[in-house]
Amino acid sequence: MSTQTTNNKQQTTNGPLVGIIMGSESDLDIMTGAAEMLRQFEVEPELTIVSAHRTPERLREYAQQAKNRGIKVIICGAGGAAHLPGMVAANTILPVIGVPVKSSNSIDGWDSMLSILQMPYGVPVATVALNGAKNAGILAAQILALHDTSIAGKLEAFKEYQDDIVMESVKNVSRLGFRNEFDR
Ligand code: AIR
Repeated sequence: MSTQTTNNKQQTTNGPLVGIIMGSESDLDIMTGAAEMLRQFEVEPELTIVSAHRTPERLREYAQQAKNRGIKVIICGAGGAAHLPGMVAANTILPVIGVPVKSSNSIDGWDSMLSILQMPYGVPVATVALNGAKNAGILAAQILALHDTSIAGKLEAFKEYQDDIVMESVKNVSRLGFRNEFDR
């Protein structure tokens, strides 16, 4: 086992490797998707509320302390004028994944999408789809898997499972009598 893998194992027992934060409790229904995905890969994240506008000091402290607390990736979800991912990214060198949330105050999700997506040069945020918290969880696991063979193995199995599901659909559709020369 490599030193890096050993370190990751130690940090799993000592503290979370992924932080999931969101602007409001009203984002929780969407953002739990990230936690659920990470748990599938046996990564137990921490999850809490941090609002860029309502708790700016908390945001700064969270972002600045995350690396020293052993966190490797931060997933940030917010809706409306969604400044949380960008401001967290401004305060840490950890990779930040932004989840635009279609909130009750949103203009169809476009406001949060563009607030998170259109980051200026020098401060990247990896933005997933609107309400795409599950993909944020998978992406966070993929980042951890660079140095953790156990998570990598679970991601491989997940990819194979997705393949199996689609191939089941291929069979279902062919039973309906549509022509398919490709799979002949
Ligand atoms: N929000 C909270 N603080 C800053 C922002 N952008 C977002 C939350 C939520 C939306 O505002 O992330 O998606 C509405 O929050 P609430 O608390 O009014 O339901």
